[in-house]
Amino acid sequence: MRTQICIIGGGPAGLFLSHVLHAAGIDSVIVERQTKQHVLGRIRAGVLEHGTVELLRQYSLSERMDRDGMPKDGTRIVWQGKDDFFIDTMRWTGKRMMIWGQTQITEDLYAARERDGAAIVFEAANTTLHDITGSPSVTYEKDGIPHRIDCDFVIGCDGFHGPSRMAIPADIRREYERIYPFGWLGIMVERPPLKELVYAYHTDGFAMASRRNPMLSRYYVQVPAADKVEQWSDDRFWDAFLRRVPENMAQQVQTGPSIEKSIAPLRSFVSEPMRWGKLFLAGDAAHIVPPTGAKGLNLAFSDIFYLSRALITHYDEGSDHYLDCYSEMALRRIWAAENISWKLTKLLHVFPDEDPFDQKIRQNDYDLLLASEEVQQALAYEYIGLPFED
Ligand code: FAS
Ligand code: PHB
Repeated sequence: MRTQICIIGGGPAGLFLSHVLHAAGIDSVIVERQTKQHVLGRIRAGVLEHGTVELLRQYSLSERMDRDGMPKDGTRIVWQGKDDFFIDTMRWTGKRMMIWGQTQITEDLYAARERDGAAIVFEAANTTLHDITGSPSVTYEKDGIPHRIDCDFVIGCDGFHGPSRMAIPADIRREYERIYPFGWLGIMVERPPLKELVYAYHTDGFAMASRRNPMLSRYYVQVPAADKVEQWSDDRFWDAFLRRVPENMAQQVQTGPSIEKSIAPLRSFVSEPMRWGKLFLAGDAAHIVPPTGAKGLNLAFSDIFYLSRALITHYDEGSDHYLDCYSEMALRRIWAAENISWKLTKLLHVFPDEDPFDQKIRQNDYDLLLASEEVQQALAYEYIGLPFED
């Protein structure tokens, strides 16, 4: 088979790229290792930056989001049982976040791709990249039968564990990593959520309240990295969560049985460069952020904004300007997201090896936030997501 763009990975990054390219008349084939149901079964991100919301509207993927999503002026921080700070993105940037789940976005993307008759190969095994600095191709097996796709470019949207990043020679790849000594235990509950998105710092550890819709809530607590889900009954979860938020907020929480429970490890990771020959990386294939800043999914969309513009300019205008600066341009926004995600993770989590000096610094970071409008404005500017570069 021959196509213009072979996309490895049918997650939000790969699907959105295929969608944008289709709108520009550019052919692509998506090769996905799992089934569609498996991809849709993942419970991941839930908060969108202003820039991502605008992209979904621009590409007609916003009907359900604008009907069922929840715009947010910002996020509340509660500190050691006291409720006293709001990251007010609306006040400081004039922009809102949107609470709208990755699952719903991926459903809408699959529906749009199917409407357009997109070529998506599911359950592809042994996906391998070939000759990515010459005449690129991708091979895979489907039902035991080998297949090959010849293409102009290969796009690695295959997440952290996919083969694409590894196709870049080790002596070229520069990897930057921070692994955190804790994870997020998350549950989904069929109960009305709290009115606000809440991040809680407590000496017991971080906690968070979010939502998916008026009858579906999402809650998280910080747990040691070695913990297993089996160690956390619902009762133990609720006991830990309610202790970490202020009394008045705990009374508003409508607890209930979890319908989903999972632990997400926390990691900061960036792999540079994001291009090698005719191979381009996008999304989690090139970078991971701890979810504290709600940046993971938003960075995937930001990469696709830059990469789709570059590919469209290549085919429409014969110019490789944006292709040649894709990696460096995308990485500028990625490092900004890594930075704010790391800062919020440091501010709001308890580190097992922290000492009294660290604790004093954390408290001072927070006091500065309360005291200084300049610091509040800077945090809101980073949290809402940096503007896209022209
Ligand atoms: P994805 O991982 O979503 O998609 C990659 C696709 O490639 C997958 O479908 C995979 O099956 C496929 N693939 C892999 N190897 C392949 C191969 N060899 N051949 C073919 N296909 C292959 N972000 C937030 O902002 N907030 C959150 O709360 C949050 N929670 C998260 C929880 C977890 C457990 C994880 C892992 C991530 C979370 N994220 C969160 C980040 C998340 O939203 C990612 O940023 C987002 O899924 C990135 O999308 P993609 O780059 O498309 O990668
Ligand atoms: C979520 O809704 O799952 C969510 C929201 C914000 C975050 C992380 C997760 O920072």
